[in-house]
Amino acid sequence: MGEELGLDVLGAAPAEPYAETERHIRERRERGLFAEMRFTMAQPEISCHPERLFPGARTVVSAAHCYWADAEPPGPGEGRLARYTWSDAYAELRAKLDELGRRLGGEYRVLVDANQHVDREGAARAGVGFYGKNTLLITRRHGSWVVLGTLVTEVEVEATPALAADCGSCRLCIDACPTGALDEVGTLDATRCLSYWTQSPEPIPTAYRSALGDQVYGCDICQDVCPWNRGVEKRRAGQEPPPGAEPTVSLVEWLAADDDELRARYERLYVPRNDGRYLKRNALVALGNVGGEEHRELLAEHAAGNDPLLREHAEWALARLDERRR
Ligand code: B12
Ligand code: SF4
Ligand code: SF4
Repeated sequence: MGEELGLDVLGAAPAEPYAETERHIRERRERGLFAEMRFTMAQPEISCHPERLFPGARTVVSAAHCYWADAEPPGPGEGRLARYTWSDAYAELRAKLDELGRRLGGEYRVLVDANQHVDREGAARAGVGFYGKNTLLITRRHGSWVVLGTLVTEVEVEATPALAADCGSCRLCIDACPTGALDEVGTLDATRCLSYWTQSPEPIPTAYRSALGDQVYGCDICQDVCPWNRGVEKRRAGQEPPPGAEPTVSLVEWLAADDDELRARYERLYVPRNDGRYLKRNALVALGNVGGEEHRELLAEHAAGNDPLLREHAEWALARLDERRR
């Protein structure tokens, strides 16, 4: 049924507590490794308990949707969006899981990137993939270039076996992460993760800004280096992203846009406090990293503006332009 619906990987596991994950969340929260995030970490007593989602919940069906497509790298003055954001992959997966739930019948809930369920643990239990050292869930055929979604249903579905694969002695992602966020194997330190900082309402720490390069939202470095991703990249080479997909953005255009309009345009992205200024903050950093002399005036305008957050990031970007010129 999964194939018919266009789901790339599908598996099932009994709806039972994720005891170990709950312990990991509480421990990591205590150690400050989640920074200011709430998401699944705010209420592990719910997000690690699919059996509590509704009375009679029996099976966790987990699905993966591969979003990898080919595209040109960013040109001059352009920023790079993380691949999972090129189009609304979550919405596509949500619709397919909803259809699956209807076909299975009975009561069900669909959760995709929701605060009430830890998607990767459901997927690991259902044999959709295994945990890589970059903490991503890696599928056999599509690597980690997948988003994950969950269907909790009262219908009993036969469990699928765990995926017997692992990273072996590889440690490419650990070495490639420019900020050392993966140094403790299997644990992401969000306070050092660039993806986190592009989604945080705090100023981006100056020590991490140049490492962002042209990445204006999210970070794909620890997936770009992963050997498990080479297969799908080869198979899909030359395959265009879906219509309307946006692999790159004009940084100048982001900076010129109205804050609310910019936020509304990127409904598919999680934007801190629903405030478009945070996207502009990211654009200033990227422009400092990849912009040229022709962008100096625009950066200077922001450095002289009224918004302290944007002012400070623009000042940094101007200094970065100077540094790159030397
Ligand atoms: C919060 C969050 C983030 C945070 C922090 C992630 C974190 N520390 O968990 C930030 C903003 C940094 C983030 C970044 C990204 N995210 Co995110 N995120 C989430 C979210 C909302 C919750 C994650 C969560 O509950 N974490 C709790 C911790 C406990 O989980 P965990 O890290 O998986 O922990 C397990 C491992 O540590 C493992 N483990 C323990 N010991 C060991 C030892 C070894 C050796 C190994 C290998 C594993 C291992 O066991 C733990 C579980 O018990 C989920 C969606 C959801 N509702 O689940 C998406 C989700 C995890 N993110 C996703 C994506 C795509 C990303 C990014 C790739 C986006 C990007 N390109 O920038 C990056 C990847 C960064 C990375 N290296 O993981 C996808 C992952 C898909 C996949 N294939 O795994 C998810 C599932 C969204 C979705 N529905 O598709 N994310
Ligand atoms: S997403 Fe980027 S910063 Fe975060 S762990 Fe991966 S490589 Fe490191
Ligand atoms: S890069 Fe290597 S260590 Fe990292 S997740 Fe991929 S296979 Fe595992």
